[in-house]
Amino acid sequence: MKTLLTGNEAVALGAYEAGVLVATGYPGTPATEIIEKISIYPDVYTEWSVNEKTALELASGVSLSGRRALVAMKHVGLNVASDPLMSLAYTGVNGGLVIAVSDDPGMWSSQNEQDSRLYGRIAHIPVLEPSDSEEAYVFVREAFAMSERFDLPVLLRLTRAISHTSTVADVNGKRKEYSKKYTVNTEKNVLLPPFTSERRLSLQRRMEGVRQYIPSSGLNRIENNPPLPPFSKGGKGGLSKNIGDDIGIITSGIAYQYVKEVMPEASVLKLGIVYPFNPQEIKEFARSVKELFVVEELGPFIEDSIRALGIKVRNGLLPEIGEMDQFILGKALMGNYTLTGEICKDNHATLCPGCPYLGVFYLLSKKSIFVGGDIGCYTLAVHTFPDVIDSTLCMGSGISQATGYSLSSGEKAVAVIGDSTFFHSGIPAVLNALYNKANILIIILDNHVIAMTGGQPHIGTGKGLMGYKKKQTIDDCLKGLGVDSVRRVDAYNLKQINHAVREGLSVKGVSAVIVDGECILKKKSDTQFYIDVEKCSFCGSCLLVGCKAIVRSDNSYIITEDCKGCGLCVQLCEKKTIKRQYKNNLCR
Ligand SMILES: Cc1ncc(C[n+]2csc(CCOP(=O)(O)OP(=O)(O)O)c2C)c(N)n1
Repeated sequence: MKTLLTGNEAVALGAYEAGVLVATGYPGTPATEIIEKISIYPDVYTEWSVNEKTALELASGVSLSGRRALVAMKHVGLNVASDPLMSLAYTGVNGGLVIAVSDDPGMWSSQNEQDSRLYGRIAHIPVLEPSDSEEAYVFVREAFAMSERFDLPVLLRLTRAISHTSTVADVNGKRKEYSKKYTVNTEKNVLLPPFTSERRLSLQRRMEGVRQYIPSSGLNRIENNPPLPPFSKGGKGGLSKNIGDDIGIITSGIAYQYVKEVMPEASVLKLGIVYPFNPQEIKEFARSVKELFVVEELGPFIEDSIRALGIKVRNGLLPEIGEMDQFILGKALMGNYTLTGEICKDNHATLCPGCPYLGVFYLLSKKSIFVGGDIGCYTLAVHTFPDVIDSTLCMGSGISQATGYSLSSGEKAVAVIGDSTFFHSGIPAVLNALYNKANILIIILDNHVIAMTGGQPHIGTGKGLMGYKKKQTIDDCLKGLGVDSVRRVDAYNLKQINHAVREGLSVKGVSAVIVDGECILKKKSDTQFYIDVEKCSFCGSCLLVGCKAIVRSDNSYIITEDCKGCGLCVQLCEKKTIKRQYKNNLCR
């Protein structure tokens, strides 16, 4: 049956049909929908894990038991999961274990740009890369088969364009249950010297097995085309000179689609397995063409590997930064080198009107103190209050950066961190701060959801993908860890926050303030506010809270329809000219 699927939906369906028993992951664009979509299929246990490392470790336990498991995450999530990943190649698997990772070339919604194919090389695991949804659907099933056949975890590498683009896939929708027996195997599964030496050698043999398998796998294919007609234009270094000769292109993933669009008549070796390489296959293709190009997104991963085989490759002239598209490829082939592909330059998303983070950032903006930031919706505060957050690195880093700053400067420092990030990787940083006697105030922004990635639940919400779960409160966690000074305040009560922050800052050691306010996108409100322009002095105080619902209009201000009725602005209005009205009784 032919159907339209995004790459992420195709991975979910393919994994379901492959008999996956357990699917785990942690949200992160562009990978989030893989787990969300698989959770709707029956017979699959699906969970948002606390972080990517636990997601992979749990899945490896499922694999040990003889069942198939899928893990999904964004590229930076793979860094968090990289510790178990490296060693899982040594132990290998019992039931198939597939890790679907989606990269974000161009950093449309990420703090950095990474090429997850490189993990194949350092972890010694096969990497499969689909070029459309149909392949994503087929490759995930192939990945499970390869995982079991070669006793290795397999990485399924997607990129934003593949994950989020809908293309036609021919699917059958039938699930095949899968189960193997578990037998104790200490020498395989307990990575302790001297067992590790044999596992290292075995890893080499297993990867060699994959290398030999590649030509018969059907995942790589050659599309041989007649010589190209002469190209009319072209600059220095481009294809112009020899364009009539037979040109061969090695490519993979989304880059393959651009090659077909820009150079439909070139001979192509399309790699579905992008790591490892079969030298024979590459050499034969290279021999069959006069000139060899590699077209790939991000760094020269394939190109370098081919050069290392002693094969001559024409300088691809492709940017190593950013997302590729057909225009960039077309220009590069004409000899017009651009340093970067498409990179995100104009995403200035700010905090929503009525966001529970506005109040605390407004108050912090009045203080001159180091604030270690973290990753979540609250990072968007930099567009509203430009100098408040001093750093943002990766999930869980803000507390440790504040610790480092305070240790070296002798000053009290602040860390802001979201509720999910606190559970994801903030807890060890709190312990480290306590252990090493840091002098910091940790502000936890508890909006009861993982907002940045679309509103997923987490352990602090007591909900999961499959219903109710055990709930953990941040307050209990902090107290249990040993933070003595913990206060929970209302995110919409400026006085309360101010008082708690002041007290928290006066504590010598580690203190915490939990700013409690449900994500405004989840909240229903029956009130809005308006400015009584007859009485307003237009002092501008209400604007200071940074709410996008208050806008300047000529010489006055108005509160727009976007008002969520949070009442933060009311607390700043000295003349008391901001008035409440009920939504079914709006009089503007
Ligand atoms: C290691 C890693 N995994 C996932 C992500 C994607 N991501 C960015 S922000 C965020 C959510 C943070 O949630 P929370 O701390 O609750 O803050 P909120 O967005 O709700 O403000 C996630 C999952 C990431 N950047 N890094």
